[in-house]
Formats: sequence, structure tokens, C-alpha cells
Amino acid sequence: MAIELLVVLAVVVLVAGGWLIRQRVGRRAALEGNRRPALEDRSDATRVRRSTTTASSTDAAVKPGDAEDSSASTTPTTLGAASSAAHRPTPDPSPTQRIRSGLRKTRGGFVARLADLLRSRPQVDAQLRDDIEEILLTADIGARTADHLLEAIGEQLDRDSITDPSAVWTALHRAAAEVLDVPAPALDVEPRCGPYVVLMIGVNGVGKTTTLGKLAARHQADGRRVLLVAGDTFRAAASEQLDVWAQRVGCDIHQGTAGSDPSSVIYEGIARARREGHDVVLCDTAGRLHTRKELMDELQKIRRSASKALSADREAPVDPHDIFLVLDATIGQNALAQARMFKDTVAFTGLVVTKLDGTAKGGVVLGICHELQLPVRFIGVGEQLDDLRPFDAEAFCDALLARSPDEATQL
Ligand SMILES: Nc1nc2c(ncn2[C@@H]2O[C@H](COP(=O)(O)OP(=O)(O)O)[C@@H](O)[C@H]2O)c(=O)[nH]1
Ligand SMILES: [Mg+2]
Repeated sequence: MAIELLVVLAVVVLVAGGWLIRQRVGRRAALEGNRRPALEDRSDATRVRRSTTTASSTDAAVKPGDAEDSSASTTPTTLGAASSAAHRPTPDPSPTQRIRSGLRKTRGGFVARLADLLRSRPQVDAQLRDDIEEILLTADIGARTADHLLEAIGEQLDRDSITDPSAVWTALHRAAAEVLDVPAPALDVEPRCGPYVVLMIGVNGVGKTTTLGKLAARHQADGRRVLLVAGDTFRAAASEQLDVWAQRVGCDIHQGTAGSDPSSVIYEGIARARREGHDVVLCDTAGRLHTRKELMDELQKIRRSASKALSADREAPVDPHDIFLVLDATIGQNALAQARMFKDTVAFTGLVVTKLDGTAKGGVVLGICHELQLPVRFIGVGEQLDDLRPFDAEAFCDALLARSPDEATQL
């Protein structure tokens, strides 16, 4: 009897064990089945020449849409959690649409006020001109640029004897498009004396590190091998933040020790990129507040170190190919003041205007273009990886002013 009981128990244990093993094997097969195509997807989608260090395989299994929740915070953990969409640049059916939605708040501000004004008036008269002037002067585009626009609109109204207020919109559109159209040669991102080196400068919190991460993703997606250089050695967290971006994008990073000289980190980073064959070197810098003299000294030193690293073993000297000044649109006219200060201290080659999605002060881009006469190269319209857009004067003007007062408030 006891033996029979033992036999029955043994059979039950064997059956249960077999069932458990089948369940585990089945689950693993299902998981692997899910993972493999995702990895293949990634290499197809991004054409990224994979770097040796970072990108974790689990990132690949996440859909692009998962980045919707990309964090507002820059702490490594939050960025890490949101990093999933990473290196799968989302297919973007309508870049213009993204710029439009990024400028929604600005359209809701002075643009909507202008549109309402022009819709509500029966004719062009002196009062209408005064009201347009008042709106433009309070629109964060700067008094000088507002005056310039008014003059351009006025000239056209007088010349063409326009009496229909809605035609003023067309005149404004034309004048704004001219202001935004600062002559700019195409960026030479594959220079003969490479790698293509970019220094990102600007005060603290404007979006330098975030922009570098987004820029790295763009270059990777175009098949270039990117090295991020953590030249902001002032705060340890800055280097960690850049490291999170490197993992997110799947590119290499060069970091110095905390507190080390930013110039030497950047020198070593560029030297390493030349040794290891990177195509693009994107250098972060510290954004702490400086006096003008300190700022100039530090930026000049960084610039010289970058040139030295690029020129080593070459016959002719090679300078860093681009220096981008990053400006935060949410501070409106202060961004223009910052740009003027930097312009006096370092010869930057282009501008990046960030956080346009979070402000009604997007008109400041008009002031920046008009007063500085330097090309805006990129705009930031959100915190997601693909929220950095090459600046296109016409597309920006269309997104800002649309084609008519009605469209301007509807879009
Ligand atoms: N909404 C929005 N936030 C941005 C944009 N660019 C940067 N940020 C945020 O601005 C904050 C500061 O950015 P960070 O790159 O650390 O600035 P840095 O100090 O100049 O390096 C972060 O919370 C970013 O997520 C943008 O285009 N739109
Ligand atoms: Mg930073």
C-alpha cells in the first residue's frame, strides 16, 4: 500500500515537473521570437554603424511611439527610462506639421491677436496701422524688428494702395519671410579635413546637452559614426546626462574626470575620434555664468584646443567646423541680449533656438535673425529625440503666420 502511494506521488511530481518545464521553455521561445525581429528592425531602420560601447539590445524592442513620454527632467534615470525610442528615428510624415504644432503657443499669442484685428476691421486706415504697431511692439520680436516689419508693411500698403485689411496679412508674411531669410551656406557635415567637429555653447539650462543628443541621433541616422564629448566638466551630473544621451542614441562618448580642464577633455576627445575613425564629434561645454572676460578666455581656450587637435599632423590648420550658440526661446528678448553678448566674445557660426514648443515668445526668432544676421541652423520644438528640426525660413514663416488670418488661428 505504502509502495503504491509512493508510486502515485512520484507520477504526480513527474507530470507537474514536465508541465512546468514546458511552460518555461514556451515562454522563453515566445520572448526570443519577439526580440529578434525588433533587433533586425533597428539595424534596417537606422543604418547606424554600430558603436562598440553602448546601446542596449532591449532598447530596440520598443516602439517609436513609446518616446511620447520623454521626460522634462534631465536626470539620468528619467532620461534612461524614456530612452526606449532612442535610435529608431521615427518616420516623420510631415516635418512641417511638427513645426506648426511646436509654434502653436506663439500663434495663440501675437499672431492670433493680429489675425483677429485684421478680420474685424473693414478697411486699412491710420487706426489699423497703430493697432498693428502696438501688437508687434509687445510681441517679443524686439522694437527694432517690429519697426522694420511695420515699415515694410507700410511701404507695400502705400505702393499698392491696399484697402482690404486681409491683404495686410500677405504683406506681413512677405516682410517676415525676408527677415527670416538670412543667407547661410549649407552645413558641411562631411568636411575634407574631418571629423566634423561642433562646439555647443550657451548659458546654463538653454538646452545644449539635449540638443547635442538630438543632433547625435540625426547624424547616426544618416549613417555617420558619432562621438559625444563631455566638455562640461563643471558639474559631474552634466557628464552623466550626456552619457545617458549616448546610450539612448547608441553612440560613443568621451568623458574626462570631474573638474578636469574642459579644453583638455575636448582635445583628447577629438584626438580619439581621429584615431578611432569617428565622422562627427559633438562637444558639450559648461554653461555657467561668466563675466565677459572669463567667458571669452574659456571659450577661446576651448576653441584653440579643438583646432590644435584637428590640425595635428596636417599641413594647414583646421578649425572646429561649427560653433552653435544655443538660445532658449522662452526667455524672449533676453535670448537676444544673450546672443549679443556671445557675439562679442566668440565667433559662433550658427544658432539653435530651443523650447519653441513651450512659449508664446517664438516671435523672438524674427528678432534674432534680423538683428544678428546669423543663420538659425536648428530649432527645438520638444524634448523628444526627433524634436530638433533644421531651420527652414519659409517653413517657419508658414508655420508662424500661415497664409491668411483664418488659417493662422485654425492651425
Ligand atoms: N520643451 C522643450 N524642452 C527642452 C528643449 N530643449 C531642451 N529642453 C529642456 O530644457 C532643460 C535644460 O536642457 P539641458 O540640455 O540640460 O540644458 P544645458 O544646461 O544648456 O545643457 C531640460 O529639461 C530639457 O529637456 C525643447 O526644444 N523643448
Ligand atoms: Mg548641459
